[in-house]
Amino acid sequence: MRVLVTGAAGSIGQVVTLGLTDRGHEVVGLDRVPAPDGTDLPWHTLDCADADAVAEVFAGEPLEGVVHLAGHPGEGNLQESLTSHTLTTAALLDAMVEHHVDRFVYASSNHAVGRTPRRDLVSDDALPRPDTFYGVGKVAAEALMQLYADRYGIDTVSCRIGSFRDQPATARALSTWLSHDDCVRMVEAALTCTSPGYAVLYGISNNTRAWWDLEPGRRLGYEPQDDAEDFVDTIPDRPEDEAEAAYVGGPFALEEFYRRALDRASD
Ligand code: 15L
Repeated sequence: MRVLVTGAAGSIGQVVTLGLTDRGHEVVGLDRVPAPDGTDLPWHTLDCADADAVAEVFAGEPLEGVVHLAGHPGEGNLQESLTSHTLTTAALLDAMVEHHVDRFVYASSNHAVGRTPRRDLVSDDALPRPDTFYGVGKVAAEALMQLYADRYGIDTVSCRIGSFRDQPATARALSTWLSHDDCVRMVEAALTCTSPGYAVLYGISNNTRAWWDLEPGRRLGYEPQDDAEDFVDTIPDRPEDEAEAAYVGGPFALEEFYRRALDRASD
């Protein structure tokens, strides 16, 4: 497939770009920064929140799908979060409608449901329950994906990613870890599965202590192979472990993340 990968210079972007290329896909990279040294791909340097610039890319590139990974990976104020996650998604979906590109794979986040108390396995029928403005931006992006699937028949898959790292580093990550290889498997399944409509999957590895249900992903062909449990002996005990296990969003649900929605000049 010929796919546009946004955020292609980022940590997930570099892994996904390489992984999809290795699996025979043709990748077009897009990021706010130029291609990292040694990258040999068609590349566009622009901000996805710039709808005109995004439209220009689609006018010049034949594409079959979009993998939207761009976005600030942490908490910001509401305006920053909506711009980084929701407006970028809107600009891409509008261009997709215009140019008949009908597959959209999104790096959403567990923080879209992060304020869900940690009890039973959380599945794809969980109601939106963000833990931060970051999570609100992801929820709003997912709502747009549902809208564009319903209105225009674009297939949109929201991957609610857990903790993407080369290996798990905390007790929480024993449940939330997504390995590099599983991340590539996840994106490829979301890109190539048959007619998902709007679908949600949880982007974690096959972790023994998983907090999120892997079945919605398996239905789309995502078969994770790694397990954080293999690293259990390397995980240190930390005083914050208990508090981070109260809600599935872990640290993002803690009081230290509470802030006003909008900054004031007096801040
Ligand atoms: C995310 O979505 C964030 O981008 C990342 O910074 C981590 O907080 C991760 O989730 C996680 O929950 O571990």
